[in-house]
Amino acid sequence: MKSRFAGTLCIAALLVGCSSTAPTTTPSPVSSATPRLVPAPASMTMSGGDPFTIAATTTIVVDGSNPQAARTAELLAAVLRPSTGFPIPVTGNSGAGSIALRLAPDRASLGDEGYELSVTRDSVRIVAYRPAGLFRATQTVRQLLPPSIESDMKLGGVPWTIPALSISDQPRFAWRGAMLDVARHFFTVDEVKQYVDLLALYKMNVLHLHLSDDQGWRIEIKSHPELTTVGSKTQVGGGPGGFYTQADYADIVRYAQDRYVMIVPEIDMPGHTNAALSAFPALSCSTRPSVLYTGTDVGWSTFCVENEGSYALIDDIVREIAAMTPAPYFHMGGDEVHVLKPAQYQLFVERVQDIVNKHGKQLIGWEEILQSRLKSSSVLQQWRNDSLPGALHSGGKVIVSGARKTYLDMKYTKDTELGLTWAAIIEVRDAYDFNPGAYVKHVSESDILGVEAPMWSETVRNISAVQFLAVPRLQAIAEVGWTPQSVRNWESFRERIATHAPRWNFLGVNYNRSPQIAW
Ligand code: TNX
Repeated sequence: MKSRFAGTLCIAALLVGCSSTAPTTTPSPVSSATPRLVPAPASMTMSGGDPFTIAATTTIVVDGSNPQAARTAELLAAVLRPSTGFPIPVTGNSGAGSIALRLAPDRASLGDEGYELSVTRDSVRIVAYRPAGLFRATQTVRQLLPPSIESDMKLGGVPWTIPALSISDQPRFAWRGAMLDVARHFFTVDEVKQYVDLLALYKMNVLHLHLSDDQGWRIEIKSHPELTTVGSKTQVGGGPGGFYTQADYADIVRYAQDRYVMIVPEIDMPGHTNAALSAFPALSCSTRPSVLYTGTDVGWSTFCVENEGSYALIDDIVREIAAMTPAPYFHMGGDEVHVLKPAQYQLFVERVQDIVNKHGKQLIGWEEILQSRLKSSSVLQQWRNDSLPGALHSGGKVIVSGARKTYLDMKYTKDTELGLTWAAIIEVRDAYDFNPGAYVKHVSESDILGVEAPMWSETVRNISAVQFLAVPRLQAIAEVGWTPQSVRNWESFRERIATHAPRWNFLGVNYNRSPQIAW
């Protein structure tokens, strides 16, 4: 989405030194310096020739017989048109001065998301094995252009150049995720879409939505409307809460799909269920009354695990959510249950695993689910322990989201106004400087599906606060997940990411001016 804050335009123009609308200022020449890409590509060679310049005659060339490739071309055009004011047609006919997107079925070595990009004075050429690779490449193209390319107003006097270079790139990990807790505080469909845009710009590919917790139930379930008519009505601090209709959810899924971001739904259970239980008090085995809750304690609510009614309700919920979720996963939460005996908890997780599988999805759960007998298709999301049993669950995969490194709801410093400190204080460098392949004892690189940066929202009351806590740590995690460990370098990152601030201004994205970054 484009900036909704016209007022930031001139600030951004000043920051980047572009002349905006004042023709008297000579645009600064494009330096031949290395482009400031985040995440850093696996390999990049500057060729030193003249750059490619987007002009009134520039076209985007794509084989229209592949609708996904054509959609990616249209999305790139939609970024380039408003700021340049050029028509930038998407066409099937190649010609000079074009940006060409081409699928190469014989280039399997590029993988699902890899791509090659070569830029000369005459053309920009992108080759990928899969449409997702074409899309990732277009985000590289965006970042190679001046930040003002993100403007939703036509800007004169900006040299719309892309340096001459060649890039060959593909991700280190298949799963590069972020989680948004829409339960403790609710965020609108448009706010979630803006977060998806931010993930896509940094080549992240999963948005895990934490759709239920003690304070709120956020997704319409048609067979049990009480979940939202009762359970969605508040949030932490007592605000009005809210929920996504199934049409809203489908809208988010489609929007994310266009950007090759997979929406992974989480319904947290057996604990963190007070909102659901306020709608169905007969299924509660908590000692507290099942009334709406606006505080931040954890661990006290639970479904009655011996009550068959719990599983009937869960079956309906999983069935409806699975049917509207193209991703192969369903996340059952499973964290922090302080009021069940281990045997009760184990049994519950195994029952839910069966329900999730029955509805065609693989189970994901927070690391506590390791206490149960898990199938190898089930995925464990690490968060608290830096050591997990060697054998794991017969070949099952792990998502690394260590709270001391990746939790975006932790404060940057002790003085950060928002955020928590229970796990750590995480400055940008702390988030950047870890190797997921060597972080969790007994979990090796090949066990790891990828990394994820969760944003719990107890202290985060609006989307601007979400962005402040996320940016630029989210970008650090994006690079941790994408860039080969051997290519990553903190000094380089702190300089590259600094140049992205004007882009965030155009996009209306708040961020933290951490003193560790070379702004
Ligand atoms: C722990 S991480 C939780 C959440 C809280 C978060 C706050 C995890 C699986 N559970 O319920 O929101 O800490 O940082």
